[in-house]
Amino acid sequence: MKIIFATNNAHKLSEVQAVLGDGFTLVTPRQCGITEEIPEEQETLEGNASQKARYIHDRTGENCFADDTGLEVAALGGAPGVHSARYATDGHDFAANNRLLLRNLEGKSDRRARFRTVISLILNGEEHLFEGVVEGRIIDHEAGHEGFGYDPLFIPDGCERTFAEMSPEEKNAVSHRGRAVRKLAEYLHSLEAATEK
Ligand code: ITT
Repeated sequence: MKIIFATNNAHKLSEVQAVLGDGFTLVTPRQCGITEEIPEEQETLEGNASQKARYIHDRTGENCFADDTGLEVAALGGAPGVHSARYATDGHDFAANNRLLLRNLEGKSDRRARFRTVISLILNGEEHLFEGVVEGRIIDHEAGHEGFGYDPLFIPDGCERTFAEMSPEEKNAVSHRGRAVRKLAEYLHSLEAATEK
């Protein structure tokens, strides 16, 4: 199955392709001739996932999906949340975001946090939402070089290493995005199975 993944984030693309496997060919907005930044101006992850997927669907008329993800830190009242990409600066500056997060958590003993991903799928013009959550904690220094974003600071519950110290397969097995994408895949497979009957 061929489907557009409305993202400009190459890390996400490879994580999602690994979970979906060879049965799915992911097409990027760029491959459809859409080179501008995809707008995400809403105040919720659901709203942004929806906005990104609809933006691409409106321009291509094709089936597509988008993922919006936020890191929700308990001691910061759920911040950076939907503002995770632009926490420290206007751009996607991962290093600056991580520095600001560590600064804002200085002296705080409650380090609980979770990643939450919402996927909006537009299939034959109809929207379907899927969510994936992983609970964990923020450590006080960066560890590891894999992954992206806040991965060097986040240890999922039940693990001893940050996402940035895990292989892509290990991260996908427990991550927010892995969970949400497996739900998406199950849904798409169930439709395929129904049409083959
Ligand atoms: P697209 O909108 O093009 O898909 P993006 O990087 O803007 O890419 P999001 O808005 O979903 O993606 O993500 C917001 C930020 O959250 C992102 O820039 C990272 O800093 C962080 N983030 C998202 N997923 C992450 C992950 O799996 N591990 C660590 N940080 C992540």
